[in-house]
Amino acid sequence: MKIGGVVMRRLEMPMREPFVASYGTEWSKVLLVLEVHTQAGGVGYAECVAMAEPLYTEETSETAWLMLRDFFIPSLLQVEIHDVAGLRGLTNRLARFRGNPMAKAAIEMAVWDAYAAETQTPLTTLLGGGKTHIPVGISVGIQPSTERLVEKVADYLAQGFRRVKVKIKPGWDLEPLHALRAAFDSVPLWADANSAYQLEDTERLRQLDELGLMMIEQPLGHDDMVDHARLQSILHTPICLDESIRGASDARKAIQIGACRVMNLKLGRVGGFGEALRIHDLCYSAGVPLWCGGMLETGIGRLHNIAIASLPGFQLPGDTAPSDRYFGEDIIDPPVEFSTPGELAVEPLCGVAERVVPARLDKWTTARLTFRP
Ligand code: OSB
Ligand code: MG
Repeated sequence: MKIGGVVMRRLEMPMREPFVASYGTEWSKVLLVLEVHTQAGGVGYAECVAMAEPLYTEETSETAWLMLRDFFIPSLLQVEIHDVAGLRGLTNRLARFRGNPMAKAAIEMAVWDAYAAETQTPLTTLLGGGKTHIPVGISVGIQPSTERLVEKVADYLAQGFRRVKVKIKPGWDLEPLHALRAAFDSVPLWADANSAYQLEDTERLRQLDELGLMMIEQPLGHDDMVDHARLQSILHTPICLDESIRGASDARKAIQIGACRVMNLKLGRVGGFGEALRIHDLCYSAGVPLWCGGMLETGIGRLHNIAIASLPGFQLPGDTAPSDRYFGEDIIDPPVEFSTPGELAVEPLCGVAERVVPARLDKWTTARLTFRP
């Protein structure tokens, strides 16, 4: 496969409700969409999950635009891909550029997607995933009151979601979590702090042990592992790392020092499919369960999450919910929907282009740029 051209777009889409975490609030969705055209006529898409503001990690949609424009897209325009080894090698080609994994992931994944389309091979086959269905959890943002939280969770459970993850921060932690435990006794429950605590808060975090949480996600520094290892040696609740895992080398070190017992894998945060596969293989052989995180994606990112979550190391329900969690009208049709309540079917899609509606992409596009080899 050779690349004939790349189109990069910036989109801004309304969200059905704002999403509130310890780092701040997202009111609408800003994203980049990469479109790779192959010389033989295949089309691949991928979405860049960098957010409008550098609140979760340091990247933003604008920094990603610049990195992709000046470095990452130009460096891949001449690639020739013949097989999965070639696809996996894209990670190494991008590795000489420091950091910026979400920007790298966008072009890397669009090339994988285009290869799937050109060769008419399901993405899951290229990735080595075998599951036909995956379980779905919900990530619930910080709510104005505990009553509202309990109401929302009751509604999500009635829809079929298989587990509940609650965003927490100091002052919104023990009380709402105890209320959920009281209301929904045996529901699989966990909490995501997005780095809102410090090691000095260990006594408070220890009180979470009474709640029987499946895990606490990223309690401490976004770039820390050493303090997490210390905290994990004190907490009974498993720690799950999210922000701190930026690639396979981080995953290896986290396992080595006991910084977590579970990992959240996000394709964007780790730089794309190639690096995700490395982390998967490492965690699977080390017996560290993975689950697929979410970044409020449109259908393009959701379909890619579903493809990677079909691998055997993904052992817990992920954050990839149906499209209508955030969007009244997705840019794919049909949107991502439950196949049965609480589950998504893993479809054998040869790239996501067959589901993308170009007119809807155009509708939300605010900028575009074209590249030719
Ligand atoms: O920490 O998992 C996170 C969304 C944006 C940034 C960071 C996180 C999240 C989520 C996933 O919690 C929400 C979703 O995609 O439904
Ligand atoms: Mg998280």
